[in-house]
Amino acid sequence: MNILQTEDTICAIATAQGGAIGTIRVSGPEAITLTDRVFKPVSGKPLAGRAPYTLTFGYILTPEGEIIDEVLVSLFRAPHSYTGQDSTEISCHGSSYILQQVMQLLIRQGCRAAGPGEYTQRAFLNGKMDLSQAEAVADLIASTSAATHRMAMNQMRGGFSRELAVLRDKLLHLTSLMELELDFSDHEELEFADRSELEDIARQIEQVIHHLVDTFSVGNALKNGVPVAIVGETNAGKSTLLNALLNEERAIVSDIHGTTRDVIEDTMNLGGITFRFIDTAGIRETTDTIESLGIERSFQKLDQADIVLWVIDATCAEEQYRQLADKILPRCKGKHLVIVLNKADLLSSADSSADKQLARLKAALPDLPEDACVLSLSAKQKEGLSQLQKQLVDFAALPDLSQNDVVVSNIRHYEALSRALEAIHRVQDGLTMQLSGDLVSQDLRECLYHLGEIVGGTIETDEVLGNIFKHFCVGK
Ligand SMILES: Nc1nc2c(ncn2[C@@H]2O[C@H](COP(=O)(O)OP(=O)(O)O)[C@@H](O)[C@H]2O)c(=O)[nH]1
Ligand SMILES: [Mg+2]
Repeated sequence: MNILQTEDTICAIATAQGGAIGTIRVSGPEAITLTDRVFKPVSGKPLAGRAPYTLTFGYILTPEGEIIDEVLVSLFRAPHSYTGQDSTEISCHGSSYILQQVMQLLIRQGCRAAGPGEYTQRAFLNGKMDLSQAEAVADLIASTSAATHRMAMNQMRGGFSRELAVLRDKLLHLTSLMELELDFSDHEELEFADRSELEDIARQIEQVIHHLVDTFSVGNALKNGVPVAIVGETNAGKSTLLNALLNEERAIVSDIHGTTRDVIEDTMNLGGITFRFIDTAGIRETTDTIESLGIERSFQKLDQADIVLWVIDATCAEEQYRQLADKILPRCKGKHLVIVLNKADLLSSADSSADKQLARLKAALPDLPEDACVLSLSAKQKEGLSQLQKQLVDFAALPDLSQNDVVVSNIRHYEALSRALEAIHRVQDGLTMQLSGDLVSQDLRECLYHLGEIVGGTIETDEVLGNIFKHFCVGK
């Protein structure tokens, strides 16, 4: 299917199964004509002769004249509809048999069954909304909490788009000042224009983009759960801890070293906050290719996490985790770190006292960050878990969002913003280093390009759009 095709007429069931009412949406140049062919209004007056924004009561009939259902049809005319095209919505009784029959009748008349997100895609292509707003529609449908609802609603209503538009204006202003400078520099008698004003504007732009990039950690935590990476040596009990936290046998536990080779993740709600627990392959020297790929991914997941649970087998010699500390601790900067001394059940009661364990750990790891939290527990016996859970909730305290806060929660937007940030940093460097105007302008254009990617409209290919809309539900 050509993703950019909007000239045919599509139909889809837009409601979830099992409700009292089921709605079929029809959109496209022939939406009204094709609906009229399966619909017999009680009044006798076809939809084609009716005003938009009206409801018409009637029957859906087979060509043989059998009544499939009594329905209400709403009518929208281009461009004043969700998709910007002529559209109808047929509200039937919510039987999936009825809905399938109506769909088949429409398809027999020449409609095409819509793909995921095709209505929203048409709305985007017809200029009803920009790409970030279209993506917010999917987020809104998927929203499960006040926070995710607010983020999606704000984005859908254009809060983010407006912020980007202001940035774009500033960037264009800066570009025009740069061009002015270029024009002047042709005249040899003129000095280089004073660049302090340019630097000032670039700094303002940098601050806004920087702020937006920073909001992603909150946005992502709210949407996908606060990422908690469980890392450590093989056999320390990481998978056992994951299972204990999730309260289900999610990951395979075994005393064979290197059992977990891939990343396993799942979410769990604690104290009203969704956490995304990520069990990783144990970190050790290995010659096994697949295992070392797994270990590489462990480090990736550690880097992406907000909270790191470093699981240590408390019965092991210090020597073992001292080596690991060099690999783990430098990567935990700016993150919350919990050191889990696991297998407390195997320690003698003398050894297992919290003070003693802490002293032992501090002696082994002198460069342990001050704010790291150390907990002793038994993942296998599920002892000491509640303390860990409480600590997680404390670490994860998320801000309350207001309706007007722009929070980036979409990874595509985050990546585009990060590239825009790199570009504006190059602009700033170029200005301070007195680089020539055309070099700086190039980075300015790149910054604009990446911001433009977020709202879309000029640059996206079928592939980009296909990727975005395939995650939508059919009928939206
Ligand atoms: N006694 C005891 N054994 C544990 C504990 N946690 C894990 N184990 C055992 O240690 C072995 C390795 O556990 P696993 O969760 O697969 O470790 P991973 O390699 O870090 O994922 C298994 O035999 C577990 O049953 C614990 O708290 N106490
Ligand atoms: Mg494991």
